Amino acid sequence: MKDTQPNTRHLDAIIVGAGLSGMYQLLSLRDKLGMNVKVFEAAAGVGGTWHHNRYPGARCDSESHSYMFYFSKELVQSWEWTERYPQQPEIQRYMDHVADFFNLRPDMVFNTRVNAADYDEASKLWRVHTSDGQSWSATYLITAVGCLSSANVPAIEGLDSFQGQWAHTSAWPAEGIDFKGKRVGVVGTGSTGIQAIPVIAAQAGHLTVFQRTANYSIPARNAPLTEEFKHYVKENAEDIRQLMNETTNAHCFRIDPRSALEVSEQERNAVYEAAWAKGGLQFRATFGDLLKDKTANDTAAEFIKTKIRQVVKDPQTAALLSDIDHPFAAKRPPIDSHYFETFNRDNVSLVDIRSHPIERITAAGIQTTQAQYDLDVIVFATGFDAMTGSLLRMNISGRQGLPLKDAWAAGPRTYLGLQIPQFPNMFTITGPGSPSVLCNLPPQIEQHVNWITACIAYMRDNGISQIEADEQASDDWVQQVNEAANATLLPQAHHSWYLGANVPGKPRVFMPYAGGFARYRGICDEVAASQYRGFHLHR
Ligand code: NA7
Repeated sequence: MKDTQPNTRHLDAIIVGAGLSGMYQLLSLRDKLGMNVKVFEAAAGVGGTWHHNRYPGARCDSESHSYMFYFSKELVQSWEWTERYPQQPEIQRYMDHVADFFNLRPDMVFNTRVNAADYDEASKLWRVHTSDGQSWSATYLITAVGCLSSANVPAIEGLDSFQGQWAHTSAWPAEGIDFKGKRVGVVGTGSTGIQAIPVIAAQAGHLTVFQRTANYSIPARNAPLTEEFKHYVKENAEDIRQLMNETTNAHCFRIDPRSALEVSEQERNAVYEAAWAKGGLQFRATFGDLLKDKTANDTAAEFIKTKIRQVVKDPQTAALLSDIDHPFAAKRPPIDSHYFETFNRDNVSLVDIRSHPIERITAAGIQTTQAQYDLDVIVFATGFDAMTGSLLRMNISGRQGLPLKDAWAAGPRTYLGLQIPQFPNMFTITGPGSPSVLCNLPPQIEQHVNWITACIAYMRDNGISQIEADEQASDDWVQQVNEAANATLLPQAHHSWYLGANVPGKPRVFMPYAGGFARYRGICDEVAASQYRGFHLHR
């Protein structure tokens, strides 16, 4: 239906966010379906979360040849990564390359935030209000806001009074931060802190790391890619794509089906040693039951803790770093370049804020319940209001003005992670309820965008104007998401951001679908083949 309201411009679809998902969704709707589409992006350019995560050491944990699109042979042939794990500037170049390769920028509006989106039941249109004061209407609203885009800056008393400089890693100043000779504090030892700490330590006068929860980390073993490997990727693109589509985590490696407990201790340790030497996330693929059986997991956990104690020379620091309270990989397992080794430097010290929490930030630095630490710079590597934060901040309202934050008061409720009941014609790419952060994201983005595009094409071809997730189908899906998580050790990391536990007041619900990417693809395909079972379709 066309809009008749004055001063409102009509589009077929509005996409929010110009990261990988927003770009591929724009390309698909515009070039495959010939739709009139715009992407709104708050940042000045494409890239999504990578546009802002410019902290020192920012790097992808997925191997470069898995962190790219495979839907276009021409695109694959036009690009070469230089390292096993690309750094942020190279990822940004790839994003810019994708935008230019498909001439996407003319349909993107940068420096423009979506302030509100309301569903108008009478016209069956989404009304979208942007930060430049414009109003738009659109048949479809597609959120492509990423899973990790909303910074979690802890509300620590006194931050305003700090006389030095501070930054959150995901909103890094464009001009960078000069750490040379300075007293620097890093709060947070998740994937981000673990990447940034070695790089900051090499520049700072002194670095103090404030650790609340000790973390596992596997060496990344980053290295430049050989010409031979670059050639392999181009020649075997289809096989690589297929492998990622068939695996649980959408990475380029298979999980060994054996149990860690069915082999001898000697053989198990040899497997772990080889994986440690090889480096990367595939350490968790060494045995099939590492995330299912606590006794199996303990063997991997103990192996890593022993490594930490071997690497870190000071016994007290080694004890703090290896005193890990959750199963291996129950929180997102970081990979690193010389993280534990960094604690052997003379200019690095570790502070245990589990035993002695941060009390306040003062003009001079950080005060814990035990001591005051004078600092020139504080870096918050404290993560994200993951998965739901960016969606909830957008002020989306569905039928009868139902705010999304009310619909999700008890946690995210979706059907297949693709739609929310009461929010017709709105799709969420890699939203909660989909495998999302448990997987390597580009293959999943391709799958979601292809599914949404095929759904919209089906609607167009069959004269359907509205699609909406059924309430019961959504409740059943939430139950399946819970069951999938409960079949693993993932919920045992009580303070993980998968559960929303890192943000005070956020409902504790396991958000991503843990049943695996391959199984999830199958479910989505089957729903589409059944003419969208679990959705209401209206002409
Ligand atoms: P994470 O994994 O959420 O890590 C955040 C870290 O910050 C973690 O060590 C937290 O400790 C710590 N944290 C968070 N809030 C506080 C407060 N208030 N005080 C002290 N310490 C705090 O975020 P990352 O950015 O490292 O990684 C996110 C994802 O980005 C990653 O998984 C990759 O997929 C890419 P806690 O464990 O909560 O005790």
